[in-house]
Amino acid sequence: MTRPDHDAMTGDLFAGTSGALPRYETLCPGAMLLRGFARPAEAALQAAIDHVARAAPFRHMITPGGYRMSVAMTNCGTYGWVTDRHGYRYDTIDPERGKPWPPMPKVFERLAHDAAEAAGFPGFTPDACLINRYDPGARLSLHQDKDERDYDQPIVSVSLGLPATFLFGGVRRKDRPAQLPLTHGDVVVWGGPSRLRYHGVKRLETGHHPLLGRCRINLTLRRAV
Ligand code: MD6
Ligand code: FE
Repeated sequence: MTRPDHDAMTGDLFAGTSGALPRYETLCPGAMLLRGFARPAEAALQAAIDHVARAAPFRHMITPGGYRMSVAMTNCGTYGWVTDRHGYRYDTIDPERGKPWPPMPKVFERLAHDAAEAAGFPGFTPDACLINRYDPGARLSLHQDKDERDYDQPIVSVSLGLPATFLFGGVRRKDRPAQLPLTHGDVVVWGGPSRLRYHGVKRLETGHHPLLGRCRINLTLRRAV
């Protein structure tokens, strides 16, 4: 069945995907979950991730406290988020390779822009994309994203591959986090009064995803500078 009215309303991004309509939900003021928003672009996203990771391979960074992160990370765009014994920062140079990060793929930029707009943040132009790879057993402890210059800029977070439980807390570390299941193609846009909420990801369960195999990939697109 074709759905000309739906395709016309949502534009070419969703043309021909009549079985997977996006569903939007406000999590709390400033935070929106766009279920399935990235699915129409899944093949282009996967190709772009592979392209970035061939140039700047995934690696397990070290926290300032000396722990090896269970999540493997790489970056693309002008700025990349890095952690080592000296602390967290954004850097134009990949410390592993001594070279700039690969450029931001157009499909990342466009997805981030369109998702931010759908969530009420028009004109978002990311200059940094952190790519997180979770293999079974990997987790991310509760943290705030506060290494960026302008907290008025939202963050766009794209989940691909295996499902995960996202922990979505308050602005104080002790606020008990809500548990939010995120699946392939879900996009969370995070800004305004939610920008400094604590959040994390529970230990990834083993599984197999038809497109990405035995892992979850998360893209977090930011305006770092
Ligand atoms: C993840 N995400 O989902 C990790 N940060 O794998 C984040 O740390 C994150 O999803 C800020 C805003 C949205 C996020
Ligand atoms: Fe974060």
